[in-house]
Amino acid sequence: MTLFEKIIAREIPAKIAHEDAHCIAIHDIDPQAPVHVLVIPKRVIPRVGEAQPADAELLGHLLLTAGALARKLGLAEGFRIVINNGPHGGEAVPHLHVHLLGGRALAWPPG
Ligand code: D5M
Repeated sequence: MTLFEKIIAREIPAKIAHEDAHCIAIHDIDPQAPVHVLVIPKRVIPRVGEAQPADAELLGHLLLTAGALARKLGLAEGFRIVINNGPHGGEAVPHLHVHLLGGRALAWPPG
């Protein structure tokens, strides 16, 4: 079971920002911005590079959910969505998740 499956199963506590039939959104335990939320599909896809055409609707749902959360969490001045993929992408948890970051001006390019 991945860490995020354990959070979805309520075996590990998390601060939940949103939940529906297809995903859960939690506040990151190590926030990199005033708002840092992870939008996580309940169906495990290890990383976006392994997603399949059958995952299209779910991937769209994750982005729409991140956008809705950005509105709900007051990120009208802007935000960033990040998906880390694999070791060089900085992916630590092998369960696809969308980072939603905002609440401050974010630097570019990322490290
Ligand atoms: O992102 C994995 C993210 O998961 C990273 O930003 C820390 C976060 N994390 C790790 N453990 C927890 C718990 N227990 N609750 C909430 N957030 C957590 P990655 O893209 O894989 O580097």
